[in-house]
This record gives sequence, structure tokens and C-alpha cells, in this order.
Amino acid sequence: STKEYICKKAKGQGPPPQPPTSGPGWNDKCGSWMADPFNDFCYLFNYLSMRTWAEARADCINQGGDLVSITDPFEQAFIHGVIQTTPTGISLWMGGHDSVTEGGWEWTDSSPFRYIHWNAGNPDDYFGEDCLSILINSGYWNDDNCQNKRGYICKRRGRTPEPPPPHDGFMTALVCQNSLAVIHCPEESVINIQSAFYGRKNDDTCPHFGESGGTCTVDGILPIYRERCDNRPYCVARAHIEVDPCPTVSKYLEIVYSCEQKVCLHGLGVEDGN
Ligand SMILES: [Ca+2]
Ligand SMILES: [Ca+2]
Repeated sequence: STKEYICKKAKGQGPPPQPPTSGPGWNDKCGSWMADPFNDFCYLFNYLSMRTWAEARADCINQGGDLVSITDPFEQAFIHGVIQTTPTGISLWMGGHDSVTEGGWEWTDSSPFRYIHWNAGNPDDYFGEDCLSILINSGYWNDDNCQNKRGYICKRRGRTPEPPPPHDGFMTALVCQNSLAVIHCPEESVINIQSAFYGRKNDDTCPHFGESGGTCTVDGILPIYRERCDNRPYCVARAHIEVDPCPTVSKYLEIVYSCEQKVCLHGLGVEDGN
């Protein structure tokens, strides 16, 4: 007889969502903005629209970001590497300013102002410079007149993929030939077999006859144990096979598995429902 059953699927296991559009320079994390592969952030480089520092910042906020902050040498190297390829210009606006307290530099996006990369002799507050720009050629920083019209760099956080559903890591069950072991998972989780080996790879595992145990690999093992164990809270794994391709070698069974939150690992309708 057939019984009905309900499946539950962990978040993030479906196909990845499609990006809303595509095209050259498009990426999943940042869309049309540039992604730094070593952090979670996205950057927009405006070389051509020249704005005061305040106008530049307003434009970045309008686009869902803020003027760029640089918080470590890796981000500095990334930014400098990109702007070096720009055809023209002296410097670009960043999000640093000391307009609240003279000499008390801060980032508009609230990042801590710890890493610094000042150009020699700066900051010099020359005629009251309170806004931070980055020199295109050298990558060094300058305190600059906020009313100057410059290109600018925006920064925002990128979309990061959801972490995989939690599990307890991989475990190994070792069963010598003709013995059996019960593989089990903690409450509310089920077995998910990663790999299965039956045979002998070395002399050190399980008893064997003679000086050397020989080697043997029995093919087609994985589907058998997956059928017996996958998606169940426990199963009996017996180190035995009906048709033995190498009867003179004493073998062992090695199953690598994880315990996953209850999910229908094979999709709706495949399970027998028992
Ligand atoms: Ca200043
Ligand atoms: Ca200066």
C-alpha cells in the first residue's frame, strides 16, 4: 500500500537564483559594479563625472552605497590596481573626512579609520583641507579641498551566497569483512553517504590472512549502501557482498557519511514513503 508523506527542504539547496540581467562585466555578487574577489564588497569607479566631495557622496548613496573606505592593504592594492588603468585625472574622492574634528579622520560608512596610506607630507590641512582623495598614479592619500570637482569611487556590500545547510562534518564507519555496524545520526538528522569502499587498500586495516592482505576494490558499492542508509536516522551496514570478485582477499567496508537536517535528498516522489 502507498502512504503519503511530507518533505522538508533546507534553505539554499535549490538552484541558485538567476541574476536579474546579464551582460559584459556583470557578476552575481555585484551586478554592474566591480567585485573585489577577496572581500564581500563592490566598487563603482566614476572617472568622468566631476563632482564636489558632497555631491559625489550623494550620488554614491543614491546608488545604494557610500564613498569608498579603504580598511586594509589588500583593499588598497585592489583599488590602486583598478584606478591605475584610468586614462586621465589626478585624484578621486574617497569617503574619508576630518570635517567634524580637525585631524580626527573618519570614514562616512563608519568603518574604523585604522589603516592609512598618506602621501608624504599629508595630511597637511592646506587652507583647511577636510576631504580625502586618492592619487591615481601613486595610490597615496591626500587631504583635499572638499569643493574641488573630482571623479570618485563608491562602495557597497555585495550579495553573498547563503551558507550551506549545517551538518556535523564527515564521519567514517569502518567495518571488517562479515561484521556489521550500525551507522546512526543524532535526532532530527539523517545519514547522507559521501563515499563507500569495500575491498582492501592496505595491510593495516582489519585482520587478514598471510603476511600481506593483498588489494581488492569491489565496484558498485556506493549505490547499495546509499539505498540502505541515505535519508534514514540509522542503518545497519554489513561488510558482505553476494558475488565476491576477490574471495582470497579479506576485505573491509569504509563508509564516509555526514548527518544532515531532515531533507528529501532525492527530491519529491523518489522515496518509497515508508
Ligand atoms: Ca583638515
Ligand atoms: Ca593635502
